[in-house]
Amino acid sequence: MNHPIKLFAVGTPMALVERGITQHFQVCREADPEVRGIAVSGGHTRIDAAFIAPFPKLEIVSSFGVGYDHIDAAALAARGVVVTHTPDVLTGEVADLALGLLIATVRQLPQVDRYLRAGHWLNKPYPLTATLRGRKVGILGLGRIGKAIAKRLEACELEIEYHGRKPQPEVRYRYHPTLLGMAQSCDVLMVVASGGAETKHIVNAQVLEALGPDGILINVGRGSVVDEQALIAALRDKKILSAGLDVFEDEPRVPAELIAMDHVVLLPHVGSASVHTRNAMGQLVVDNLVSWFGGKGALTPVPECQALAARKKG
Ligand code: 8YV
Repeated sequence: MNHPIKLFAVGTPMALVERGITQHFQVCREADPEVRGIAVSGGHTRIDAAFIAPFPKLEIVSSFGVGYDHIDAAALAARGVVVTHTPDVLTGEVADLALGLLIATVRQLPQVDRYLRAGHWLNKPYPLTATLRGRKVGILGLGRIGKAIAKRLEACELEIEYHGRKPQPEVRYRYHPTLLGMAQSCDVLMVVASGGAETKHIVNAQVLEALGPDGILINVGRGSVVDEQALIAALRDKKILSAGLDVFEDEPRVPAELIAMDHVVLLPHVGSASVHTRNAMGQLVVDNLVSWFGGKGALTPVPECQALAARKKG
């Protein structure tokens, strides 16, 4: 069936999204001036004013994932284009992963597993590890996911502090106006912050050193937030104890220096990567488009496009 609305697909959509968009739209793989919507499936293509210039009739960009640092939402909003993302449906999943990664890093779970498989247990027990007990966790970026992580950390009886653009009066954790101040106060730095110019490399050599020799860095936000070369140096020089990383600066490329380090835990950006959660995210990509073109507005616009999404509603 020939659908009247043309949609441009960027990246390779997951099966559920592919099915959803072909069911409701005429999906184009080449730039077409009649395109009114774009579905974005990965974070590798930069979607900015230049990218959307060939699409004069564009109304909406529906992006897969909660982070949208690859999209210049302000520029698109200025052109009247609504950008949507997939918040909420992945919050618990990413928070679970963050807690798991923290425990895996402190208690060296992947290393212990490797030890057993290599047959070393037959000779002697695995050496004693560091502990989570008594640690203070500083959360960088106390948004939806940061709060869900905090809830899980509370269950682990850990003290929690946070740093972000501004204090949140309804939150009872201690707020640090500076990241450095928080790093000095804590021995776990949990990075949940989103990417973009504002957060690029804010976790630098000084911040890492402030965490101290027992310090642990966990990053489930964006790789760009951490100065990866400074991190490699801090780990090599034992300025911090270890790191658990789900995100990297140049994915899917991971620096050889990190791969060679046995005392870090490295994951291939799997925070939201369960069938359940990825399907929910994919469904939201489709639902945003269907709702928009059904005249019901965008369901989950990014903050920059909130006013635009509401204005066109109904
Ligand atoms: C996404 C993520 O799956 O939602 C995000 O921001 O980092 C992941 O959960 C990924 O970005 C999709 O490309």
